[in-house]
Amino acid sequence: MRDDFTRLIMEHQFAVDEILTKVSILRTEFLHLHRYNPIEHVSSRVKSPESILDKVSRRGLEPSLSAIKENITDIAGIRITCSFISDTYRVLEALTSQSDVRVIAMKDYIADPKPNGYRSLHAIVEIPVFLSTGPVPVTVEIQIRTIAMDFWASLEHKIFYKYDGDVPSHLATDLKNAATIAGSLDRQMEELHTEVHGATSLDDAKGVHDNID
Ligand code: 0O2
Repeated sequence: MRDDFTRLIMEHQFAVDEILTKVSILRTEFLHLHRYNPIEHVSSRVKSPESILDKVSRRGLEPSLSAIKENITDIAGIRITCSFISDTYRVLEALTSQSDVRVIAMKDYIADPKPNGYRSLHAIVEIPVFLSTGPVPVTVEIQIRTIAMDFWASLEHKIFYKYDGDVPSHLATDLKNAATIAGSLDRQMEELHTEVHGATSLDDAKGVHDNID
């Protein structure tokens, strides 16, 4: 089991590395074409064996490798922070439309925020990792959000854990209000950006390629 776990973690780290390379290519290419960077920050993590087993036990699953592979889809996680809402959708599209990326599930918490105010795009994708024994499909959870959404989510996460999930109602209400303000800030920033930069987007990048071809 120990060896299997090491292999599992290693495969997920390789998958994270692959997605990080894809993100880095998109970022550099876009910057080169437009002198504008739609991606502010990228972070990644691979869950520890303890944290995987915690999740398995919380969900009442048996702690077997097959149950883990089937049910725990966020062992590998990438978080991409963008400046503007439109960029979050463009980056999501640019990543998930690649031919080696298979989308397993998509959640749009920007169009449809969670009741507590949480907003973000989530995609569970599967990519092939090429080992010496051949390709292995590995799932990765990609979260894409704006700086304002990320700021909100990181504070909410801290408050949630401080109160062990039982957030006092006045704080929950304040968080919800803060989420509304963050949403309105995102919209205003987007309007300003569009006014100054026009339609600079990853779509333009595609247009430039089309012209070159
Ligand atoms: P951590 O510590 O960030 O990894 P899942 O349990 O992930 O299989 P679920 O809950 O349907 O299934 O998935 P969802 O809604 O896509 O959420 C997955 C992750 O999104 C969470 O992972 C968080 O990282 C983030 N997230 C979702 N909802 C919230 C929220 O209300 N507030 C904050 N701050 N983050 C949220 P984990 O495993 O819960 O936590």
